[in-house]
Amino acid sequence: MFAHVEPFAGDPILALVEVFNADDRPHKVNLSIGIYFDEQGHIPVMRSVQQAEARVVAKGGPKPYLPIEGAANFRSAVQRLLFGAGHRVLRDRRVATIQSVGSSGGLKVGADFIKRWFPQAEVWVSDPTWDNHRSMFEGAGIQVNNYPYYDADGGGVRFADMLEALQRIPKGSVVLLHACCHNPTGVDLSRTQWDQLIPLLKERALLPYLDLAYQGFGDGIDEDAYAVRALADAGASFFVANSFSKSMSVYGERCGALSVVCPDARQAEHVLGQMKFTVRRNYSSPPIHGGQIVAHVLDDADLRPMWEAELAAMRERILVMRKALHGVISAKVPGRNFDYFLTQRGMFSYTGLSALQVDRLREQYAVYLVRSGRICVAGLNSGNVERTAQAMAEVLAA
Ligand code: KET
Repeated sequence: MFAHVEPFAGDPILALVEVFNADDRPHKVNLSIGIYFDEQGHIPVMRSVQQAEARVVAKGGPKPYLPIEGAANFRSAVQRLLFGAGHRVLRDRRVATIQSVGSSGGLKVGADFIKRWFPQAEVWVSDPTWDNHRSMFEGAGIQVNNYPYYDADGGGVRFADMLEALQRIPKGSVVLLHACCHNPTGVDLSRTQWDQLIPLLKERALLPYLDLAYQGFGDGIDEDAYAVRALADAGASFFVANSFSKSMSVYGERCGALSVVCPDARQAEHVLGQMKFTVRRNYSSPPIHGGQIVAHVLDDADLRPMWEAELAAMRERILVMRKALHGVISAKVPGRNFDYFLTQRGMFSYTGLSALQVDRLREQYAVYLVRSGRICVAGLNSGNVERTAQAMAEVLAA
């Protein structure tokens, strides 16, 4: 029956985690997946999240199906987090938000919606981008193309080339943009660049689709929502998928959302209805537990500031690790500029290491990173940063 079914080649990120787990070298270092590890190398259980969960469990009660679109308290808390409480788009009821199964679930529901209602539209993603973006949109039957983004020579953004490319793509195309902490490069658009990009998107009737998976890991919770709010302020219609996996360290609870900002309340109602239709046909409704924890953290007067402080400490620890890595590797490989480790933002840095060098790091030094040369800086700690930098230096020098 299944003789024709081909083997799965494995996911470039998740397959690596399996290999890492099977590695019995005690000094192994996991810089592959985008997960925040603490100074002890553990996935933190945030105090704010733990307390919220304890309260949710203590409250008890039945576990009914949630509505197709998710829990009302979760959805409105997400909207306030993204746009800021009282933003005009919220007062005007122009935002359609669903609670999704991770932000991945939201991204895919949005892709299915686009295929149904903009059947001719193609998607343009940054070169490079998170591998799964391409898979998800192609999985929805949409043609995926690249726009220039990362400048491998200068380590910044090829902004003029990016604008030029977006000038030429068909009107009505979907443009996928990382709202902050670009994955995999760690190179973000500046505010000035967003302010130049947004009028172009509007003028050319392009449909922006923001991915906000690392809110709070760049410059701050509100700061990292700059692109979301600037697009909303400009009166644009757009998608934004956001995640709590990283910002609340609740990866396996699969908490995220998809919001669509629409021109008016009536369109928002219709868009919400069609997103519900998509969800119902796929997984019917989202899970209840994680979303209630997230909503509680966001809404509670004590837990909210506790969460913000915990997230700030995570963000700052990553910066400390960036400095440590930069310091050690600059000393070990003189004459080469590693300032990009300092300027890149969020969990990731693009090292410029080739796939062969990445293989050597894994095989000889038990240092794991994605073959594109991306490292998850949040996998470093004061116990492994020196050795990791030494290994990278040796591989670079070979
Ligand atoms: N968007 C981006 C940009 C992203 O990096 C991830 C996860 C997601 C969405 C999905 O997150 P969710 O948990 O579905 O809300 N990225 C890391 C893990 C993975 O590949 O799934 C990573 O890049 O390592």
